[in-house]
Amino acid sequence: MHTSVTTIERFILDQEDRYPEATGELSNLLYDICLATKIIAASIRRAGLVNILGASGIQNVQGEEQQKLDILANETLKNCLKHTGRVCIMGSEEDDDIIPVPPEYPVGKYAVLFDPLDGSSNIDVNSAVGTIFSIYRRVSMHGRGTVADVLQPGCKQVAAGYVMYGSSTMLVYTTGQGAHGFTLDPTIGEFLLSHPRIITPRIGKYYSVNESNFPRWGKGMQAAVRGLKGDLTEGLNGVVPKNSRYIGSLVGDFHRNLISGGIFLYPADSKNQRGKLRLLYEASPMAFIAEQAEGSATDGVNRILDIMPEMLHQRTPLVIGSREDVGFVADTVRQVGERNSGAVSQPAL
Ligand code: AHM
Ligand code: MG
Repeated sequence: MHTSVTTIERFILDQEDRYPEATGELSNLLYDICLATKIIAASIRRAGLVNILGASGIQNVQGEEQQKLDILANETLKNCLKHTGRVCIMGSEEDDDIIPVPPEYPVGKYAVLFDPLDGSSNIDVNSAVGTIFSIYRRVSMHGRGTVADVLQPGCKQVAAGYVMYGSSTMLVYTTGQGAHGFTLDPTIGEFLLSHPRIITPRIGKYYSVNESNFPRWGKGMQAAVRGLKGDLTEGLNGVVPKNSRYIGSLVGDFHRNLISGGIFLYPADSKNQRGKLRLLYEASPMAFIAEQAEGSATDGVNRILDIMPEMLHQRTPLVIGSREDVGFVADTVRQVGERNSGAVSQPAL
């Protein structure tokens, strides 16, 4: 048993010390989220035993069936945050509207967005699922917080992270000073620093995409994915040909590629013209982490962190991971788009 370890608490405090003006509110908010995810992790571990697996029959705002653990994760996060006086407003992938802080509790200066249990269709088959979170400083001056506090571009995030409930539970987060990974030691209930300052390889080994959608992608995206496999019949500049890996759980797919190098794509297609994934709960926080790890993230062409959200549940195409690979996709989409129809200003369909 190691006796010298860095807990997430100590790490967050060390980072806070670099900002003399910091009040500690953000640090405390990050612990609140850690606590929520430890509770969620414990529930996921017990899920098979206490027979709470399976669909609850309720549909969420996206028209998808919620799993019981989705509800539990959502409630856990809200309950761990609403009374702290650190949050002015919340938004969750599982709630139709913004979530106000109840009137009996004080409000603080942060707006928090979360996807409580991403990839929840994987629960019943015991595959990786995750929680994704994103924190903004409020823009409204006072009161309970408004929709404007959550409709901010990703470049304004002050922190973002995810927790992967896999073979072990891992938390990766950034406050804009690099991306750092922690592994939950279940024997002591603490996240311990295991992956300081993650740097993702410039060129990846893997491409991760649901290729069953291939026939519905635009020509540019089809050419790009063929290129990632090493097929350059379009006459493109090459990338190192890649192996394929796809779980269908953004957190799991993203995490593997972050560590090993790779590119994850969820393009727009003729059925989902704006893509499937949500800008505020999924794309923006992952993009912040990717950039902090020296990777990048686009909607196929444009930088994710520059997109100004118009709606809470806005969707976006997402291409994220190793910088050169993401660049290759953008170049290919542009070239093929220009060849076919002139300039490309739209995200890559
Ligand atoms: P969810 O938020 O409803 O769980 O959906 C998001 C998930 C992502 O984790 C994953 O990348 C994607 O949906 C997989 O979609 P598909 O099954 O179409 O490949
Ligand atoms: Mg999700």
